[in-house]
Amino acid sequence: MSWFQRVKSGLSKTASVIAGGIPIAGTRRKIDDAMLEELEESLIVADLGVGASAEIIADLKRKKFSKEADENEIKSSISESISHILEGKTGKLAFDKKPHVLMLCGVNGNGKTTTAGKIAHKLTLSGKKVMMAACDTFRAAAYDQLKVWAERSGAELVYGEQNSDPASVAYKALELAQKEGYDVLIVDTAGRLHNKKHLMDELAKIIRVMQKLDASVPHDCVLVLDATTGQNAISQLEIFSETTKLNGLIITKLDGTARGGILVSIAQRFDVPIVAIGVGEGIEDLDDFNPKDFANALLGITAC
Ligand SMILES: Nc1nc2c(ncn2[C@@H]2O[C@H](COP(=O)(O)OP(=O)(O)OP(=O)(O)O)[C@@H](O)[C@H]2O)c(=O)[nH]1
Ligand SMILES: [Mg+2]
Repeated sequence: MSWFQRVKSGLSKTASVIAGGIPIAGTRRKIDDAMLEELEESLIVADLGVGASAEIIADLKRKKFSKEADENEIKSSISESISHILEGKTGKLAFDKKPHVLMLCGVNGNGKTTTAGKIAHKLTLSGKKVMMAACDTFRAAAYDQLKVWAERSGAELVYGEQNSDPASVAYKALELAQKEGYDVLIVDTAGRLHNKKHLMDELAKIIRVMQKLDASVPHDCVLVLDATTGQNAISQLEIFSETTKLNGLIITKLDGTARGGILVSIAQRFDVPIVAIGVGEGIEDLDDFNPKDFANALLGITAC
C-alpha cells in the first residue's frame, strides 16, 4: 500500500464524519444555508475546530457554484480550502548537523518512543549512524520499549539506571555520539512526571546540560501529539510551547480515529510546522506530511 493509501485508509472514519455533512446522493443540490450549517457541524465534529470550519464554509459560499453542485465538486472545494490552511504549516526534519540532535517531547502515551523508533529506522535505512538516548528513567518499562525499537532499527541505545537523572543520560549520549561520529542522536523523553512543572523543568534541564557540549542543540525539538485526544492536543501544544522552543510537530494515531481534523485545527491556530504524521504502530507507519494528500484523504478523495 502506498503512503497516500495508508493515510487515506487511516483517515476513513474522519472522512465519513465529514461526508455525512454533504447530504447529496448522486444528484446535484443547491448549496443553501441549511446544507452549509450541516456541513459546518460535521467539520466541527471531526475536530477541525470552529476557526478552520468557518473558513471552509466561507470559501464555499464565496465560490458561488452555478446554482447546484454535486458531491465531488463540494468535496474538491473543501479539500482545496483545507490544503490552503495546511500549506505553509509543513516542514521537514533536515538532519544536517553532526551529530544532529532531535529531541522528542509530549505527554505520556502520545507516541514519542514509537516515533523515535520509526525515525531511527528511516535514518539507518538511509545509511546514517543513529543513537537513541532513553531519557525516560522514571518508568521501568520505558527502557525495555526503546531497546526493542533500537534493535529493530539498528540504532545504538544509551540509557541510565532507573530514576537516574535524565539530563545525565542525554549528556552521556551526546558525548559518545560526538566522540564516535554518530550522524543523529534521538532523545526520547518522559511523558509523565509528578506534575506539569516537573516535566517542563526536566526538559529544560536536559537541554541545558546537553548545551554544555554543544550550544546549538537540540537542533530539532519536536512535540508529539496524539490525534485521538482531539482538542486536548491544542492545550498540550499551548502548554509545551510556553516553556520549550518547539520547531516541529508530529501528529500520531491518525489511523482509525474520527478526529483526524484536529491536525487542521492545529495548523489553523499555530505556526509550528508539522514535520511528520503517524498512521499506525508499525515501523513504516510514519512519513512526511503532505498538505494536499492529507486534505484529499480527509475528504476520501483519491489523489490523481
Ligand atoms: N494506532 C497507532 N498507535 C500508535 C501510533 N503511534 C504510537 N502508537 C501506540 O501508542 C501507544 C503509546 O506509544 P508510546 O510510543 O509508548 O508513547 P510515549 O509517548 O512514548 O509514552 P510515554 O513513554 O508513556 O510517555 C503504543 O501502544 C503505540 O504502539 C500511531 O501512529 N498509530
Ligand atoms: Mg515513551
